[in-house]
Amino acid sequence: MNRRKFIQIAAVSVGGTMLPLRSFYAENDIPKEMLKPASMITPNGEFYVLQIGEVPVLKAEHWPLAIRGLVERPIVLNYKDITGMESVTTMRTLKCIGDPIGAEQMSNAMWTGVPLRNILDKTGIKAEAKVVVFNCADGYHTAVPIDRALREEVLLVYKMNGEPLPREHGFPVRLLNPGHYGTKNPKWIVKITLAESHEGYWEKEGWDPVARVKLAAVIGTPSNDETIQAGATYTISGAAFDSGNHEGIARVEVSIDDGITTSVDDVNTWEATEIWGSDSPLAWYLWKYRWQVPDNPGEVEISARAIANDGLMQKETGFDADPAGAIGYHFVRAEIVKG
Ligand SMILES: Nc1nc2c(c(=O)[nH]1)N[C@H]1C(S)=C(S)[C@@H](COP(=O)(O)O)O[C@H]1N2
Ligand SMILES: [Mo]
Repeated sequence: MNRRKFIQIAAVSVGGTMLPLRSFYAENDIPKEMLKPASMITPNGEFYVLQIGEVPVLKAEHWPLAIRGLVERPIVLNYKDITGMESVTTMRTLKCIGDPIGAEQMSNAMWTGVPLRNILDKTGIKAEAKVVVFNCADGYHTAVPIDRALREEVLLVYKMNGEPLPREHGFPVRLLNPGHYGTKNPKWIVKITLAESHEGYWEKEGWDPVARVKLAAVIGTPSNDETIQAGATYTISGAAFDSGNHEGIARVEVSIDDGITTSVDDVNTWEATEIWGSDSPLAWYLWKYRWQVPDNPGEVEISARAIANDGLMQKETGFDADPAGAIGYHFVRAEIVKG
C-alpha cells in the first residue's frame, strides 16, 4: 500500500466522516511504524549481532569468572555471586566500529548489571597495572585502560530488556563500556586480567585500540532508492548517537535537494528535525522531520547531520569506517513519483 493511500484511509472514521488528523496522530503526529527506528528500545530478537565466530554455549552453573593478574587478591566469582550484587538497570546503545555510515549495526536496549569497579574493588589493583583485559569464550579478547574501566557507567551485564542476556549477546555476562564501539564491549567473558599492556583481537588487525564512538546521524526512512509520492507529506526519520563523547546530541538537521550532489558545498540548506525519543547521551536520539514532498517527480538526495551538545557539528562527507569508525553525513537517494 502506498503512503498516500494509507493516510487517506487512516483519516476517515467508521461511517466515513473525516476526522481531524490531529486525533489520529496525537501521540507522535504520525503512526510510529513509519519511523525507523520505530521505538527507543530494540527488541532482543532485532538487536544486531556480531562476533568473530560461532556463538559459544555457556552454562551459568559452570561458569567461573576468574579475576587475576596484577591484583592484590585473585578471585573467582560465579553467576550467583554477580547476580546477587547490587545491580543497576540502564539504557545503552551499542554500535559497531566497522559500520559504514547508515548501516544497521546500531541498536538500543535496557541492560541490568553490576558496575565493574565494584567487582574490581574486591581484588585490589596493583600500581603497575594499566589495563583490564577481557578474555572471552569464543577466543575474542580486548583491553580497556584502567581509568576508563573504573568509570561508574562501565557495567558487567547479565540482563537485556528484562530477560537473561540472550546467548548471542554474551550469556552469561558481557561488558558495557559506554563511549566505545562494540569492539570494547566483550561478550561471553570468562577471565579478567589486570596487566601492563595488551593488544586486542581487532587491534592486531589494525583497528583503533581506543575505539571511541564518533558523532553520527543515520537516516532510517526513506531507505535508499525508496519511491515517494509526489505532493505527499513524508516523514524522514532516523537516529543520532555520540555515546556521550560530545555530551549527547543537541540537534539533528536534514538537507533535501533536487538532484545528486557531488560535494558537500552543494548541500546548503539544512532543516531542523524534531527529536522524539531520547534517554541519556549513552543512548541514541531518535529524530523525525515532516517533509512536504514536491509535486514534480525526480530524484532527491537526503542527508542528515548531528550537532552535539559540546558544539561539534558533523561537516564532512565520507563513509570509511576503517580503522577508527566512520564519520561523515549519511545520505540516501529517493525517487519522487506521480500517481
Ligand atoms: N566475545 C566477543 N565479544 C564481542 C565480539 C566478539 O567477536 N566476541 N564482537 C564485538 C563487536 S565487533 C561488536 S560490534 C559487539 C556486538 O554486540 P552484539 O552482538 O551484542 O550486538 O560485540 C563485541 N563483543
Ligand atoms: Mo563491531
